[in-house]
Order: sequence, then C-alpha cells, then structure tokens
Amino acid sequence: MSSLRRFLKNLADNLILTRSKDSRPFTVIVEGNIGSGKTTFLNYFKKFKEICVLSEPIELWRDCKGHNLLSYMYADPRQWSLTFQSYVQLTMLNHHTLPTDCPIKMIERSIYSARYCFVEKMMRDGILSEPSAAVIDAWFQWLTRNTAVKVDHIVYLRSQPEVVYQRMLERNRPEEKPISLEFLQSLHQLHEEWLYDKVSHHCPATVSIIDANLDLELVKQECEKINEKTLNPRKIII
Ligand code: TTP
Ligand code: MG
Repeated sequence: MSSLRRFLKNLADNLILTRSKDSRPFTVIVEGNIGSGKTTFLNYFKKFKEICVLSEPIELWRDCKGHNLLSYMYADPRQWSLTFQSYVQLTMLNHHTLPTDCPIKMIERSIYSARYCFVEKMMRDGILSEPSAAVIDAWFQWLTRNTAVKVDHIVYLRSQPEVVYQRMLERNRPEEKPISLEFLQSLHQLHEEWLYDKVSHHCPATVSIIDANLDLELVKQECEKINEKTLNPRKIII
C-alpha cells in the first residue's frame, strides 16, 4: 500500500500550489472497475474537513422522478442505455462543477470514465446505436470543452476482474444481477487501455495506481493510519 501513501503525499504537496494559483479545488477522481472499492476508499477521506467527498449518485440513478434508470438499463440495454448514460453524464457534470469551499474535492468516477469506459463499451457491443452514441459524444465533447470539469489527479483502483466479480456477487445489488464475469473483464480492459496503458483516450491528469485486489478490510486499516500529519492541514491555510 505504499502507493496509497505516495498518493496522499502527492495530494498534500499539491495543496499549496493549488490554493495559490486559483480558487478551484484540487480535484481528484477515483476510478476503477465495478466493485473495485471506490466508495470504500472515498469514505476514509470524509473525516478531513479540507476534503469535499462526492460519492457516486447511484441513488439518483435509481430514482429519477420515480424511475429506476439503472435497473431499466440492465433489464433492456438497447432501449434504455441512451437515457441512462445521458442522466449519468448530467449527474457527473453536477459533481464536477459543484462549488465548494474545501481546497480538495474527491469524486467517485467522472464524466470521463462514463464516456471512455461505459459508453465506449456500449458502442463497441452495439448496444448504443451509432446515432445515439454520436449524441452522447457530442454532449461530452461540448461539456468537457466549455465547462469546469478540470481534473488534477486520478486514483486508479486496479483490480482483477475475478476479484471484483466475487465482491459484486457478495454485495448483491439487485440491478446488477445480469452482470457476468465477461462483462467485468471487458470493462477492466477499457480501464486498462485508458489509465494504465494510456493508449485509448486522452488521460486528463496524472494517475496513481493502487492495488485494489487486497481485502477491503486491509484497505480500511491502511486508510485508518492516515492522520492529520499525513495530510497536514496547516499546509492548507494560506
Ligand atoms: P461503479 O461506477 O463502478 O460504482 P460501484 O459503486 O459499483 O463501484 P465501487 O464498488 O468501486 O464503489 O458502478 C455503479 C453501477 O453503475 C454499475 O452497475 C455500473 C453502472 N454504470 C453504468 O452503467 N454506466 C456508467 O457510466 C457508470 C458510471 C456506471
Ligand atoms: Mg461505489
């Protein structure tokens, strides 16, 4: 877990720079396959008053004016993927642009992984028709060029598909019952191409890679060691 410590040091070191340059928070996005531990990872940063933590708005996806778009999408992907990904994109944009007084913002996922991993997979699998994909992509291009979605650092929780598949089965979200190991393998490949090999899409910031195959309890113990000294709040008061 030294990569976790490296990441935190990097984060703390960047605070002075960031605060003196502009008032935008130093923005970290946490990426990784379904079940890689993004929410668990982020939960440990909630205790720092300097960090605004934005977990994934999955409850919104489950209840958009009474409609569970997440379950519709898995039940009938061809019918509902455009609707679902449009809403995901909107809710991600909301997180990217949400004002905060905190000097650091940490977000679960981003408008980037929604487009480069999920929409990409739906396009490759022929789930999203070409016209639908073109509309989603046109919105994505416009939003990333014209709104404040800037990212300063990416944490990639890198995991083996077999490990996250097991976690997903144990977690047992009803909507995710149709997800197979093959689905997670190809989603893993898309994350790898983007954040590890860096060959598929533009990588919007530097990347810290964290081994997310560890038991989540071990990740928890490592995170518990993070204290006010690791993330020195005095550095933040400028
Ligand atoms: P994840 O965004 O991977 O979140 P998670 O909570 O499962 O991950 P972790 O355990 O690491 O905290 O996926 C949430 C669900 O939403 C999952 O079923 C995949 C789906 N999803 C899409 O279908 N399209 C998208 O663009 C995104 C971001 C998620
Ligand atoms: Mg999560």
